[in-house]
Amino acid sequence: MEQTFIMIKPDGVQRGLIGEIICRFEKKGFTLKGLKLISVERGFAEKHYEDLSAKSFFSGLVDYIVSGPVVAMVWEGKNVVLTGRKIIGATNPAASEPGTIRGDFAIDIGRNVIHGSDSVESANKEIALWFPDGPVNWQSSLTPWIYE
Ligand code: YYY
Ligand code: MG
Repeated sequence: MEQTFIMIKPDGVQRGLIGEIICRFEKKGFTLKGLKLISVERGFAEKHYEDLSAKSFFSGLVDYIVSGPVVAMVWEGKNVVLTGRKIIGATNPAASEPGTIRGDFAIDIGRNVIHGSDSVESANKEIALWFPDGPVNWQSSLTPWIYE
C-alpha cells in the first residue's frame, strides 16, 4: 500500500493546528504509520529540501523549518501521495482552494503550514530520511469499512 511523508511545519505546530491536520487525514480514511514531534538541525532541513538548494528562497525556507519543532508523519492508503497533496492544497496559499489545509489556514507561501511528498519516489526518499527505523507496522481494523 502507498505511503506518503507529511510534515506539519513550525507555524502549524505553534498555531495549534496539529489536531486539525491529523483529523483531516484520519477522517479521510488514511492510516497513520509514523508520528513524531521533532526539532531538526539546519543540515537535516537542507537535506530534506536538497532539490531546492539553488532557489533564492532556500535559506529562508531552511530558517523557517528549523525555527521550532515540526510533526513528522507517515500516512498510508490508496493514492495517498496525490490525494494528500489535494488535501494540502496549492503551494502558494493565495492560490489554495478553500477546504484545503493551506486554503483554510495559511496566507503567505513562506508560512504554508504543511509539507507533503510530491511523488511516490520522493515519499519513499523522505520516509527513509525522517524515519530511518521505518514506519510502524500495523493494520487498521477499519480497512474493510474503507476499501471495497
Ligand atoms: O511541495 P510544496 O511544499 O507545495 O512546494 P515546493 O515547490 O516543493 O517548495 C517547498 C516549499 O518552499 C514550499 O512549501 C514553500 C517554499 N517556497 C517559497 O517559500 N517560495 C517559493 N517561491 C516556492 C516555495
Ligand atoms: Mg515539494
